[in-house]
Amino acid sequence: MSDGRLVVVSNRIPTDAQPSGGLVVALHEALESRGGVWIGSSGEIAEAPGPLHEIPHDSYTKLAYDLTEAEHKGFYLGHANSVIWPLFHHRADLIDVDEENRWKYMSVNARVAKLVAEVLEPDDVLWIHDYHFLPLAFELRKLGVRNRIGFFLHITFPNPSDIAALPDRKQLGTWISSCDLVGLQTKRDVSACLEWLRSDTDAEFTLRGRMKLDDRLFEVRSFPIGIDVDSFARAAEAADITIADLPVDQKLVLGVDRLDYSKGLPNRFEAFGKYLSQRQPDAPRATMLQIAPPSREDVEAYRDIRAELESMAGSVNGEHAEIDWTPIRYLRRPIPREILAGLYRRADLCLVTPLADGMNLVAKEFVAAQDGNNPGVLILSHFAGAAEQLDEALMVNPYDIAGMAKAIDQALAMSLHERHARWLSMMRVIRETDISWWTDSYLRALRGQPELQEA
Ligand code: ADQ
Repeated sequence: MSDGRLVVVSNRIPTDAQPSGGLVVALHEALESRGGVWIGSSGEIAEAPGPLHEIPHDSYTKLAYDLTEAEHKGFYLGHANSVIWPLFHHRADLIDVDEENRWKYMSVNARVAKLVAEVLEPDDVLWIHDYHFLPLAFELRKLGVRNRIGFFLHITFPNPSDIAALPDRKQLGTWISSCDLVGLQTKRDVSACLEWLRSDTDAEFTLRGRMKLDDRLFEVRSFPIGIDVDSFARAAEAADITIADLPVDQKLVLGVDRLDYSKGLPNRFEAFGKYLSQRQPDAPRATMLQIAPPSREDVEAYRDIRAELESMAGSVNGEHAEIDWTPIRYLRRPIPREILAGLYRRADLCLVTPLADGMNLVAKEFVAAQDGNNPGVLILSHFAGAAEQLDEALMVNPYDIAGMAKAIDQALAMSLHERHARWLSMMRVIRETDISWWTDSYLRALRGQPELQEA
């Protein structure tokens, strides 16, 4: 077992003392309790590639690098978000392959590897995060780094047919096998990864479930990411729920997402419109509040969704609105966490209906925020990683619009007894696999990997 420092690498390092947002909060807490080093991009653009600079912080060390304009364009907007993200979300139709961007992706990984190697001490354990850094462990091994290296992929692992469209397909196996532990969100992701390794690379199974490729041993396991359940529940209880500003007899249907084509928002709007067309005249009015701040607006595939949603909301409202009722309200602003927690608690129903999603923390936050005496209902897509754990949600296929409309109707009419039983079961799961469980079990598994590789 190695007792060295924990060194974390992720795409962005939070510059504020108390960060918010799923992954960032998780890593912040892991480092707060253990100490260590966090390396990531500052979000600033520099004239030329430079060294790491320290961002003052009390309980652990934050080291940031600045990307140049060309690196930001080629590495982040280009290869990571215009090739890897769409492919890993089964959208080969949206990829924009560009040799120069791909080269920048590799060169930023090589540059960050050098910066990380300078910081590493022999006993340190390195934990790399997400699709921006698929080749980072490989670049570090090229530099002679022998430390324990873990990688966690926050998004879905693609199917072999998606990987076939990846320009880096031949290298992917070598990148993965440069790590000691590859963490994925779900068992489904692990099966997809193992199936691909078996069918498309020379990887072999060895004893104790480990794989061997290019003379390196590594393990692929699922670690479903969790949330800080108690802090979310407390925030929801303390929140001022008058913020929703709806008549008390009106049902609140909530959607909270980054504006992204993987989140299935047009399908959701269409299903809500269908529900409204079919609802009984005496059913209570339901307002859908969709909060979806734009993200990655400089990537072409993201530009059209915003206009598409606005037009869909306009047409549903045009058909169903009354003087004192707007059925779809669409907010593009990010909402502070305390307000979000209160909205979750006020909502009768939360729609989490992605077409593909590594986990989806909104599903877990919604469950944590409920009032146990009168909990709301979660409608969850089969395609969210969270569906593997939250099987007491009302499960839907987001491509089946009629099925989703029916589920909305069922949810809004569900008895308190059934809502309560479903909520209790989901609450038990998110408590058992909360954020501390995630970091502890991942790091225990990483530190427990055998010290020496065979080669
Ligand atoms: P994301 O795709 O960003 O994350 P998600 O898991 O839903 O998706 O996390 C979003 C976080 O941002 C949540 O904590 C949520 O509360 C917050 N958020 C979303 N919309 C917001 C809004 N309008 N205002 C304020 N906050 C908002 C990636 C993967 C996921 C995986 C996570 C973590 O794509 O599948 O669950 O990483 O591993």
